Amino acid sequence: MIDLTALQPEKATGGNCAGSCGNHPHSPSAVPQHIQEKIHNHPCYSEQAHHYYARMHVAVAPACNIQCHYCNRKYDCANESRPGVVSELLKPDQAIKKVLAVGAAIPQMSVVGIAGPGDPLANPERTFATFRELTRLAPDLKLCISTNGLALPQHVDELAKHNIDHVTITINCLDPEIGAKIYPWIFWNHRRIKGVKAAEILIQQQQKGLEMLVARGILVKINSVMIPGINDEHLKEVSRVVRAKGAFLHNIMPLIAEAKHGTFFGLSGQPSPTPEELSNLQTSCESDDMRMMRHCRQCRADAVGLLGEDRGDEFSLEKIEHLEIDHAAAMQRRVAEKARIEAEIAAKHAQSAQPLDNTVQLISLDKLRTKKKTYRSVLMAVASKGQGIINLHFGHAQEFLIYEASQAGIKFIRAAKAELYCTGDETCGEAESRIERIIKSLAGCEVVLCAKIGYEPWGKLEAAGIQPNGEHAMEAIEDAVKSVYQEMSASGKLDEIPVKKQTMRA
Ligand code: CLF
Ligand code: SF4
Repeated sequence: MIDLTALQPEKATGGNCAGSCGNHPHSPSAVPQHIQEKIHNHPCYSEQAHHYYARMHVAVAPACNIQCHYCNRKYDCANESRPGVVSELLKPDQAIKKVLAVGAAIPQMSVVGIAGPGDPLANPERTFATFRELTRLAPDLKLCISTNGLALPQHVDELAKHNIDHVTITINCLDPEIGAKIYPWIFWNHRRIKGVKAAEILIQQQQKGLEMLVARGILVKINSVMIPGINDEHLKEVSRVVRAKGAFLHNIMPLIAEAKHGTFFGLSGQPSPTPEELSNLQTSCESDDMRMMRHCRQCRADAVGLLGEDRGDEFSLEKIEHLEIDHAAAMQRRVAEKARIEAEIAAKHAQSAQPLDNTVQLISLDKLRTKKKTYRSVLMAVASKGQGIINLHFGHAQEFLIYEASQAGIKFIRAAKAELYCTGDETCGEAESRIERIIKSLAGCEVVLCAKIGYEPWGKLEAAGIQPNGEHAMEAIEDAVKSVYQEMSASGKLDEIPVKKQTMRA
């Protein structure tokens, strides 16, 4: 979070910067150095890293040992991007070939994960065969798995042997009665077990696995699916308990439930949470010692690239089959690219830590000191294709990063998926309806920052109360958001709330 205490009356200091994972050394909840070393280039464990580093999933794990009411592992579905879905199931040797091909083409790749389409630990031979060979051929890549936890305790020692630093466990509940509404069955000791008993076993295994991983110093992230009316309130308790047991990060994701996916929840009309409901729950679970992941893209089990982009099609088996790859040279390029990224991030931090001395800042400070007022927060949408900068044309954005600017700082809130505005199809009012849908996905935002924007969408956004802004193209996102917020407060655009009133409310 960028500290905007420079805007606080009587507390003017320089700004600093930390992501929502709180991983900046100046953050009050700064991550210890030994953990920082494990997360600084993991795009899921560090919000900052997700602007720079890519991950890929290899879909080597087809089987699952439980059934979730939100899952239907459908293959070859090119039009959707959600967990459990893959285009190509891989054998371990094919997966290794793919990792080496992607690692040679995308030098900012830092993590290889196994996240399905089933459960990696329900397919231990395939999972560990893949990890073994990758450890040998590409030791610079971090290995990562995401599991439902049922088979976790029996595999913790093997995971630790492979030097795996990161494990995600999906934990949706601690109460078997709630679990029975989410999991119709599990497969346990060669038998199918149903109902509350099944949920009880699953929960016990998840908790035991979590404790064992923490005891071995492996970082654990907990994923939870927020299912309104079933586990939404209960997730606060889940968050408290997993935090107490040493989980590092909690990723509460919205339920995806559409009838066309053929899942139980989709077909039964179970509602998904709204972005606001999700954000409120995340905020109520967040604390100094429990970090919330807000930048998850709920990616496919064969996703490739930066979070939010999917380059899987470029690396199909057919396309990589005859590639000759020099592993050692590719690894050298990745190592050099990581050093370049780290230098870039360090330079940005150094810049952000400079005291602000521009005119807008001075006017703003002066005004605040005189009137002793505070200003409301503002949501801003940003178009970016990575590197933490505003480098994307409005019309080319398929998602917007939503930031909240307030006097307390700049906070990443979520990534909002959006329809592509520039598709080349300008017939039958298509562009007209597309911009309306984009505006809907930016609900609550007052500003959209992008590298460029056309005249038509500019007018529509402005009419909808969202101010387009192309003045900060190629600037660091957090600096630009901060600067726009300062301009808005200095120009009197933000409601001013007397300090006295605020204190009374608190
Ligand atoms: Fe993959 Fe998961 Fe490892 Fe990341 S994803 S196994 S921790 S490398 Fe990341 Fe994708 Fe969200 Fe998962 S954005 S769905 S949290
Ligand atoms: Fe699907 Fe994962 Fe649940 Fe298995 S654990 S049913 S793969 S969502």
